[in-house]
Amino acid sequence: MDRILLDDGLKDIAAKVRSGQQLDRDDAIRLFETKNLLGVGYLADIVKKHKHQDNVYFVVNRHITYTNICVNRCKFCAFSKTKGEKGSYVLSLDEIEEKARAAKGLKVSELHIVGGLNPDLDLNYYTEMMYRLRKVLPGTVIKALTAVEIAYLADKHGLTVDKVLRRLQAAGLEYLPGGGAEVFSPRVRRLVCPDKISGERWLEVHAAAHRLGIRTNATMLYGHVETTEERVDHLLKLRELQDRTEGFLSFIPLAFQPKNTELAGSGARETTGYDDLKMLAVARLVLDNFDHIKAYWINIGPKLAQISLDFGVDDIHGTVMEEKISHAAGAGTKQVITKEELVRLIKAAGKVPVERDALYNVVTEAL
Ligand code: V47
Ligand code: SF4
Repeated sequence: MDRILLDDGLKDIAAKVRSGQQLDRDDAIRLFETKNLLGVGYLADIVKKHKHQDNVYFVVNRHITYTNICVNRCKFCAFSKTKGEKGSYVLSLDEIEEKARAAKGLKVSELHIVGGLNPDLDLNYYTEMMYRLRKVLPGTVIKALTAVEIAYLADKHGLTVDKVLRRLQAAGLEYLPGGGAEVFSPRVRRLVCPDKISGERWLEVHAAAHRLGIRTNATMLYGHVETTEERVDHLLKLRELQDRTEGFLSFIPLAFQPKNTELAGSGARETTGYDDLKMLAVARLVLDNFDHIKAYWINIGPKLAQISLDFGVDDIHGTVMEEKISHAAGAGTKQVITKEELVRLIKAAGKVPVERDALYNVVTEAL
C-alpha cells in the first residue's frame, strides 16, 4: 500500500496523517489534484478507523419539506418555485402533523425539516410546527431549518438570530441541518446564488446555534462552478469555526444534481464517481476536528455510498422516506431506503452497522 502513496508523492502528507498533524491549505489542494484516488482514500480510512474503528452509522429518519416557495431562486435549485407558480406548495401544520403521525410506528429518531424562504410563513408557523411534532413524536430529535431559513426569519421579524434560535429551541428545535452553505466563496455565490446570505453570515448563524447548545451539520454543494482552491477554503473556514465552538457534528458534501436547473443550461454536468469519492476522502482528511463525514446516498447512490465507507466515510445518513430537493434536480435514486437495506450495504462492505439517533447516540449495535 505504501507504494501507492509514494507513487504520487503523498509521502509527506501520509506522515502528517499518521502522526495526527493538521493538514494545511497546500496539502488539501494537492489531495484534491492528485490522480491517486486510492492513496487519498487509504489515508482517509486511517483517520476514519482511528475515530470510529469499523463502525458505520445510520439513522431511521423522515424528511419533511414543508414548502418549495422560495424568494431566493438559486441557480442550482430545481426545487424552488415562486408563489402562485404551477407546482408550488406549502404544507399546512395539519399536513405536517399527519406526516409525523404516519411515521409513528417506524421508530423514527430524526425529523429532517428543510424548505424554501416563503414570505407567507412567520415564526409562529415554525414554533407551532415544533410543538406539534414534539407532541406526536416525543423523543424524536427535530433537526430543522438551515442557517438560510433562520437568517430569513430573523430579518423578516427584525429579531436577532440568537432570539429566533432561542424561540425555536424553546419550541423543540435541537439541531440544524447543514444546508445553505453551498460554497462560501463570494465569487461562487455571485454566480450561483446571488440572493443567498453570505458565507460569513452562514457561519455566524451556526456559531450562534453552537453558543446555545444547538448542534449543527455543515455541507458543501460541489461540482458546479467552484475551483479546487474555493473548495479548500470552504473546508478551512468550517475547520476554523469548529476549533472555536466544537458544535458541528457532521460534514456532508452534496454532489450537485444538474437536471432542470439554470446551471444545466450553461453546461453544468453531473459529478463523477471519482470526484465524489475524492471529495469525501479529502473532507475526512482536512476536517480533522469533525467527528463524522456523511455520504448522502440520495445524491451519489447507495452503491457509491457503500464504496465510500473505505474512503473515510463513517455515516450513510438514513432512511429519508421522502426527498424533494435533489429529486427535483433529477437525482436517479429512490426516495426511501429501508433500514434492512442500509444494514445490508454496510455489512457487505465488512463494516459494523450502528443505528444512531440524530445526535449520534447509539440506538442499537446488534444488527
Ligand atoms: O442548501 C439544492 C442543496 C441543500 C441542489 O444536515 C442541491 O444531515 C444537489 O440541507 N443538487 C438542502 N443539492 C439539503 C440539506 C441537507 C441534505 C442532506 C443532509 C443534511 C444534513 C442536510 O440542498 C441546499 C442546497 O445546498 N441543493 N439544489 C441540487 N440541484
Ligand atoms: Fe431557495 Fe434553498 Fe432552493 Fe436556494 S437552495 S432556491 S434558498 S430552496
